[in-house]
Amino acid sequence: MELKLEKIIGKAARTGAVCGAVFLVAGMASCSGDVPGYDDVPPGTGQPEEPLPQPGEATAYVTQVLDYLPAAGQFTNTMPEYEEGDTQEDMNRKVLEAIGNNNRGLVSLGGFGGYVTLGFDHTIENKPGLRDFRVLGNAFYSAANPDTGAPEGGSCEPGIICVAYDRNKNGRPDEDEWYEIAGSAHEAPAQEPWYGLAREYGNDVSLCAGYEITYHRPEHEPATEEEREQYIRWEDNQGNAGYLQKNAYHGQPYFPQWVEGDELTFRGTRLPQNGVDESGLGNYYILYKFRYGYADNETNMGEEASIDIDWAVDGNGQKVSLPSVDFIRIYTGVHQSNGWLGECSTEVMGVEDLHVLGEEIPTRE
Ligand SMILES: [Ca+2]
Ligand SMILES: [Ca+2]
Ligand SMILES: [Ca+2]
Repeated sequence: MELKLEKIIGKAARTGAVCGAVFLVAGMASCSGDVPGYDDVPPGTGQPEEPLPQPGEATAYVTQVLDYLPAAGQFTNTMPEYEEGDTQEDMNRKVLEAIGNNNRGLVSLGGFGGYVTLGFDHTIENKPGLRDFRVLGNAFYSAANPDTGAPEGGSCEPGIICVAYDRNKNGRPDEDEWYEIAGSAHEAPAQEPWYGLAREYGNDVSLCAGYEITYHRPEHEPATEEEREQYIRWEDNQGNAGYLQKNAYHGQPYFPQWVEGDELTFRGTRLPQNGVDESGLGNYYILYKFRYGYADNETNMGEEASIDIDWAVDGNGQKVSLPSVDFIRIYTGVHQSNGWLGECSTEVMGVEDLHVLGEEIPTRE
């Protein structure tokens, strides 16, 4: 069994196990409306290498924040609040105060690529046939979609979940220890129930692996309407460019203020755009729910807020067999601005180990 794990992880390391943000190995970006399934590789059955903590010894909740780097966004610098002089360590601490230890505050990851990296006081076991952890966010469904026959949606702002198994036991997530959880759109974007209506609306509904976007620090805060509309410039590696606007509701700077340098680049898998103005007048946006496998995409009570570690894949989209995970990273997976509502940004309220909580939630069939 150990041999098998070695083999799978070794392969991922050679090809560049990737997981969003700063750890993606540069490669060909590929965007497609559909990608091959992963069903041809049977899920593994790796076993833990060492005894896991006994129930009662471990807490189910986040106990460490290793890194927090939101992209530009309307909640950046406010969730959590940046105060003059704050360092990266200060911001990490504020994130832990907000969402660690079951505090259930909320942090925002900003636009596409913004991320947070979380740790625990134990390793989260991958139990066969069961989901293993739950990611809490602030997703909700709209009760008043003018399109009454529409699929479930409301405020679903999916974040892509990455997991790291601390294979070399150095207490850190090394670059070759990260794997992405393949959610529903990773497997088959065209099967999202809202795919057709989002495409008709004009959204980019492709899944883009190896997506990269750079945000530029504005020279100053906007003073005129034109400056508000051309607030934060961005360009991506697909030949697109544009601006994040500054809206009337959030007056603070949108570029993370504790970061040095004039630009921020994020890399990862970009999900199909799921936001649709159902009013046709720019006043009623529905952000549709992906079927499974993402953060801030399902209500916290819903089954699909919970994740099975067996859904992890390597940089080639091949399933990997992990006995447990020690670190979890979440990054905003959609790049889309939705009118007055602003850009799609994943929010995180916490992560819970379902096994420590004693909850048994079956994996998907
Ligand atoms: Ca499992
Ligand atoms: Ca490690
Ligand atoms: Ca949200």
